[in-house]
Amino acid sequence: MRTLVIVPTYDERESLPGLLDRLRAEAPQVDVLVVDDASPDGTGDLAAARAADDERLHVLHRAGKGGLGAAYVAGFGWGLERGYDVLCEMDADGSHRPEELDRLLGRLVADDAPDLVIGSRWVPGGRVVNWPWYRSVLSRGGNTYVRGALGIGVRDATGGFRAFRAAALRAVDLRSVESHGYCFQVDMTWRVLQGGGAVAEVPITFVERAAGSSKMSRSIVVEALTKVTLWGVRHRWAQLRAASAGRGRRP
Ligand SMILES: Nc1nc2c(ncn2[C@@H]2O[C@H](COP(=O)(O)OP(=O)(O)O)[C@@H](O)[C@H]2O)c(=O)[nH]1
Ligand SMILES: [Mg+2]
Repeated sequence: MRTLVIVPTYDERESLPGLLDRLRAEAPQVDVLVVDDASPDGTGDLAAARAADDERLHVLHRAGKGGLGAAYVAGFGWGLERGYDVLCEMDADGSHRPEELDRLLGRLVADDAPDLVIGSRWVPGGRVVNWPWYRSVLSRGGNTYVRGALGIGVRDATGGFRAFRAAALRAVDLRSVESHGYCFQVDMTWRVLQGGGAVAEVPITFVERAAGSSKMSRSIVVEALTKVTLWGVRHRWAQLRAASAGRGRRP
């Protein structure tokens, strides 16, 4: 299976080289696409310089900071055009460990053939290292809310260490995906499930970044809460209408 690991970057000069070294050592069979949004710290140039010596490393340069979701949508398009069978998401800051990529890929080819495998912090065996308590509370609380609002069983729908089958991505209208931060991860999970796809989770150890700074912001959290609530209400409404239409047909 031809596999592409997509790594979005914005000001990750300190973290990216180490991540690329680990990826090469742990997963030499995969191709890597760095999607850089014109990082002011020169991450895009650094990636391009490395790509010049590594035919399995590619760089997509975008004009400016457009958010994590838009960067992945561009990366997915790049990979689908080139015929990859599996497309993975991985942060540049070392939080998603290249040493665990094989676990995700192994699950993707298991007998029940899921369409999407999520590296999960919140299933048995999953862990988070070096997070302040409030980030754990936010992530656990957010995921509990997502499960309730959408009526799904996924434990870590906001997690961003993932492997998609190309067919699952092709089934999604990527041009219509407008979500940015965590909301993007929930959005993609929801679209795969709504399309009848199967989502599996495998435990991971998520390690908070050692260098650089987080791009998470209040607006990213608000976007996720607002949109998830809207999708949930819309879904329940559609279910109610379907149920009452069904009752109406009965003799
Ligand atoms: N290309 C691109 N990458 C981004 C953008 N925002 C965040 N990222 C990358 O997305 C990944 C996760 O971001 P991070 O700040 O670590 O989020 P956190 O782990 O939730 O704190 C990192 O590799 C970032 O460099 C963006 O607007 N464009
Ligand atoms: Mg991070």
